[in-house]
Amino acid sequence: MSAAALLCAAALTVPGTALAADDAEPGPEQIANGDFAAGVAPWWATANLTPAVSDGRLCAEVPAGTANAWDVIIGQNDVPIVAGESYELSYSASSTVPLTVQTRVQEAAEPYTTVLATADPVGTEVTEVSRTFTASVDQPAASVQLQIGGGERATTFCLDDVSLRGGAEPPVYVPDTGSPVRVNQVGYLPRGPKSGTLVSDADAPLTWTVKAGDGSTAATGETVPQGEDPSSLQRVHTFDFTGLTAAGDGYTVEVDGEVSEPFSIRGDLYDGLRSDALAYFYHNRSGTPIEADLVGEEYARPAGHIGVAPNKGDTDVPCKPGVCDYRLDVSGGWYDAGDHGKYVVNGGISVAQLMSTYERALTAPDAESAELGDGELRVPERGNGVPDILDEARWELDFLMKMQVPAGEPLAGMVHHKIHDAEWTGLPMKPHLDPQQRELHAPSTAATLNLAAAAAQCARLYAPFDAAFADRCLRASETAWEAAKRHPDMLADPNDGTGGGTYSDNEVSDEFYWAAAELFTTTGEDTYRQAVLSSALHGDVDAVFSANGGISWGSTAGLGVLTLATVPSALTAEQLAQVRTTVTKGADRYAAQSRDQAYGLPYAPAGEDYVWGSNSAVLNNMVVLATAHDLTGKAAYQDAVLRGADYLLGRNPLNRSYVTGYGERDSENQHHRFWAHQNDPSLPHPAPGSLAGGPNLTAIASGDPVAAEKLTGCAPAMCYIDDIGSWSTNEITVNWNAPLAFIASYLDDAGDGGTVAPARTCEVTYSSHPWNSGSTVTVRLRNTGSEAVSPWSLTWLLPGEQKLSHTWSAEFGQHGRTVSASPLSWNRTLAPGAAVDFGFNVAAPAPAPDPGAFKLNGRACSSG
Ligand code: 9MR
Repeated sequence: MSAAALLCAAALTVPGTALAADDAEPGPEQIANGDFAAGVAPWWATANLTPAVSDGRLCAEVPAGTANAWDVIIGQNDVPIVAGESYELSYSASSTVPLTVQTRVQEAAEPYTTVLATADPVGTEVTEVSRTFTASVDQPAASVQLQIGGGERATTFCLDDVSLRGGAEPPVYVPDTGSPVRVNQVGYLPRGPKSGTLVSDADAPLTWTVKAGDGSTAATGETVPQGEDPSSLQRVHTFDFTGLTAAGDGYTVEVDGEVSEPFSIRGDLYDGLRSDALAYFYHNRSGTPIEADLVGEEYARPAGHIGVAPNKGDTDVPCKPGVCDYRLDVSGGWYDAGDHGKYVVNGGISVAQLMSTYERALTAPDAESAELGDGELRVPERGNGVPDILDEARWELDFLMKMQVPAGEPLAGMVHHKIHDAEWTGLPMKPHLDPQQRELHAPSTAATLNLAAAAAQCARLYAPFDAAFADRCLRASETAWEAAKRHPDMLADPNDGTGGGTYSDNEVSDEFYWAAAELFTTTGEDTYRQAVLSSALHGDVDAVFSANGGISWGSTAGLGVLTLATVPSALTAEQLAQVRTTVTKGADRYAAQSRDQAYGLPYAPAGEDYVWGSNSAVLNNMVVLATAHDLTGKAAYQDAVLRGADYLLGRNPLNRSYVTGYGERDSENQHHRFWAHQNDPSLPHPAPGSLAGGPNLTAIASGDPVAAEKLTGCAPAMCYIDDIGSWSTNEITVNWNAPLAFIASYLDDAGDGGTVAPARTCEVTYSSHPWNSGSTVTVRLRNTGSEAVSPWSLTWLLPGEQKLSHTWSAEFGQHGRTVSASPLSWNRTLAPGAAVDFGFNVAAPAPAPDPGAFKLNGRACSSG
């Protein structure tokens, strides 16, 4: 049957009449966001258009010289059309050069069968178009299109009030949640906890069976009924098969005839996730081409925002009118998220968490540094002698420092809050095709302190690799701190949200705390110690690690606490103990939340108020738990981290893995302008290892058009949809992937997930003998293992700025605060039970404190 034969009863009605042909009441509205009040989505356009909302209308520059009407389209998909029903399609439009719109309601893919196809002239004045038709076929996901190509001259086309009324009430969206048996779809560590959740109305326990890949029964037991889960409003049971430790793939859990998704039991489950979660950052670099040999053809793209048309570029960016009269080169850095904005408060916490992922390998007893070393990640700098994760972090750090107001300007040392497009752009859009003017927004205290904190951490971590860069970071940090002290209440404007997010934050005491903690850890200076100790946040576990969720871009004190608790610094032993207690108290709270909830996640906000990016709240609570486990070795903390991973990877009310490429039912349509496969099949899905924001209770109120259409009435932990248009539940951002990278790295280090701390095979005694202006330090390293170590190398971090002088009985290396001692020819072999003694002098306020953590050939020693 030809398309023309299917075209039914299209008739031009008198403009302004709103009723359908048979004069019946107008039916229900089938178009979402037809007045563009919620921005551009879910409207899409061909790649040669950049629609943006201007004065409440959708406008776009239509290029000249296209061949066909369908070469330029503005459209909306997934509109349900029911055979036999009558509809009225109406809209208002104008065009600076008059044109004829080919108005279509049709299938979205071949054979493009149409149920409405009309030619509608639109002039320079606003023209009202109204068409009625009766559908002859069902089209459950029709495409409403305005085809406006084929013109010889370029024109500005604007559209408003698109409405398609008629047909049946839109069906109520019911998410496909698959099997009621919910497990971690990636798997479980052999010696870790293994639990799952069953959705069932049964009052009594049910029998569960774990089937191995070959179909044999591997374990069996009884579920525990838990009543109604308040986050999902589902009636659920839990089940536990921790006793099953045999490694294998293709396991399933069966209950009551229902079968879970398959999963593995293995110690190397998280190896790939560590590098994929980190690769996210290279993919989202601005200002550099993303190379096919690193990411594959599908993900390669030209450099964005380097000043090549149609980009206006980030190399010479003006301020918004009235904000400043200079221009800055703010190229580089990472794109924030689905949009191409770059925001200092969000970039800052993300780069800090990447640096902490690396720093953990220096301080945590069981962390491996090898996989965070050089040559491990898919970044262009691999092989340069610097750990790749630091290469990646430097891409952002360089950008953050460019955002600092230059010397000589009135606000010198302050940091611009953000840089982004003047107007929101549409989807899809590759970064190098963004034609919008980029603008710097006013400096803020929060951004300034964010830079102070991240750059202070940079100073201590890059010192072994690039002393000049480390110095530059320290200067930028100190300058920012001073500027923030002079301007302590420059708050970002909560209404400054056109073309980019606001990231406004009216409480900056936490940013002051975080910056002071990082500066103190790096420099040991008293000013910063006082700023930490005198802060009302110091030791206030309820404020820092709140029951509602701890660390976020607007709540940064926890980052400072974690640094003080783990990185050797000039804190006294008593102060260190106090700060570690803050961490373990916070972790106790999150571990209890994990134990108490039927889905096992360490996140239980009051009123089930799942926030925007709730998955990152889960992850940041997991970071607190992981740190508490590093500090204490207590199994309960690691178990709660693992249950958090189970939640994110499938054991949840939607039976979904929120990480692309992991698990059978993974999110793959996150809101992103380039990874926009759902809008344009020639573009890729998000790269593996991309985390979706997750359930968001305020999604509908946020103006998210897909949430408004599909998620009305959702239970809190189910207010999520894997649709590219749902920007409030399904976006991806740097600050959500950063804690994912930290946790993936922790999980990979956890090996089999055993809760018994690995046996230490070395013991270090560190004795300081003070004199007037310094100390003599003697170190005794004893081999407490059963095998000889040859050659040996002992490494540690100095707890403050100290310079080693006059060393003896070992070869010493000092890079910033990282010290290594290795043997001389005569003490190269350390026999079982034997000890070596060596030492050095330091000129620093005496006594030289014990660093507390030492690694022999990369593995932790106990301190004697
Ligand atoms: O992650 C941010 C979330 O905490 C806020 O509630 C929300 C509204 O202000 O904005 C989120 O951040 C978005 C930013 O504004 C623009 N880039 C995408 C970010 C993630 O959705």
